[in-house]
Amino acid sequence: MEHSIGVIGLGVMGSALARNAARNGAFTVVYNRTTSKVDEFMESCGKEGTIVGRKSYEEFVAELPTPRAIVIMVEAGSAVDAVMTDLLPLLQKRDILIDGGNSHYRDTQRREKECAEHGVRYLGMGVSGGEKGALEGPSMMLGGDAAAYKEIEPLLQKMAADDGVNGKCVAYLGTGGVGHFVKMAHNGIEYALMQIIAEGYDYLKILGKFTNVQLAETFEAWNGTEEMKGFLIEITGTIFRKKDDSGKSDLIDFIADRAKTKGTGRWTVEAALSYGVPAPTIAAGLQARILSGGELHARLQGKLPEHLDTSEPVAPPLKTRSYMRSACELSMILAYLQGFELLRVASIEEKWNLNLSEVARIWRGGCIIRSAMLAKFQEMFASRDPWTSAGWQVLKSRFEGERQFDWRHIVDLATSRGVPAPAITSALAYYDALRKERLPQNLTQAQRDFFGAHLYERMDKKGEFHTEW
Ligand code: NBP
Repeated sequence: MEHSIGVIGLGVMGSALARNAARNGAFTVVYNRTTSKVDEFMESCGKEGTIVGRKSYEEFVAELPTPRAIVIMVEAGSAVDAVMTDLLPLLQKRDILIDGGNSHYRDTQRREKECAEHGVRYLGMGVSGGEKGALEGPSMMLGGDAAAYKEIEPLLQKMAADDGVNGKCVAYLGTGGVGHFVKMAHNGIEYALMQIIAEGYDYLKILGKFTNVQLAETFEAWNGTEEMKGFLIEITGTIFRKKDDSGKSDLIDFIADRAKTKGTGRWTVEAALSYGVPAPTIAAGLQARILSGGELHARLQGKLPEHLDTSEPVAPPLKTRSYMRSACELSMILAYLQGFELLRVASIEEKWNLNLSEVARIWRGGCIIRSAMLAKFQEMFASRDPWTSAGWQVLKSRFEGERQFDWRHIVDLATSRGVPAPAITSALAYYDALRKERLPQNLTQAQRDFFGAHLYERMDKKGEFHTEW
């Protein structure tokens, strides 16, 4: 057969990726720690292509033609190390090991070195799209051994989603952990976009008095526009129409409001802080999830003073929908911008030479943050000077006139009526800080010099100065 691949880990993602590879003509060998899962997988999916299930690493490795290409699809962290400890001694020089989970990029850099000691070539591969994407066409972000990527590229091209512009959502992005770093930033942006949407929902429901049907119609309408179209907007519309098992009630009203996190959002915020990149809207998405499941909220909910009147809708529904559309759209543009800025700065520090336009392109299909906006970011970063590019002119023009007014109006009302909107509000504050000609950090510098003799720069003279305050 033209292609062959081994997949370790038959959880949600590993099973779907293995089926995707098999459906695309690859000889596929699968392994799972709990061996009954191998039987279950072979029973239900074994006929989707040429698939072999094996229950020990020795048998698994022996089935694969060399140089072997093996994808590890297990939980990030110690599980990946555990698999590698067992597997590496069985591999040969030039075999290719691909970690397709959400590993931390520093772990990927370390594992690449460990593999190199065995002559094994290593790739860190971020995969986005969830179970359906992994099966039908994910977005795949790779970093590591360039020659190894070239060898597996033909199969990955077949497996990946279409980008909508005659390409596939898979790319080699550079050396080391860059694939996992890009996936991490993708997830950070995902946190921000999801929080922006959640705040839109909360406002429309509480202050706009929208029903679930009106909410569904709102997100469906937004998804029909050139500016807002995107996967997360689309699924939100679908969610509001879903009934629970009784068939009578809307499922959304019964889902507990405590959100979980798995690590990549926190890593994005940590990376943003360590590379010195402000990412307030991504951080707002993370913090909102943490607060929702935290002890303090559980203790204080319904117990703090309030003087709010939310009994009447703040405006007619179509007006409210239109205001909120602007607030979500502009906040989302800035969430992407924060993610891309993190990638740009990290790429310089880590010497990845990352092509941001290519990142935007492979995010246009298959992945959770795919949206029409990414076409403009792709265009923007393809330009020698992104800030004079046609893509940026289009994005920038969205902040003009009424849309910006609408956005401020939403922040005003959400704040005065007590509906928390930390992501939308942080995006507006970020925008205003970027836009403002003069920031108040002259005062910060004066204070630093006052109490710590930290020196300050002046606008009218070169050099650093200290004052006896
Ligand atoms: P699951 O938790 O569904 O499955 C993990 C699988 O890894 C299980 O079948 C488990 O076997 C197996 N495994 C093996 Br083999 N060795 C293991 C070990 N030493 N310790 C723990 N498990 C071991 O994970 P998943 O949702 O498929 O996610 C896999 C990776 O893909 C993660 O890094 C995740 O963050 C990432 N990811 C997930 C999604 C998503 O939507 N779920 C999307 C994108 C990326 P067992 O049967 O013996 O427990």
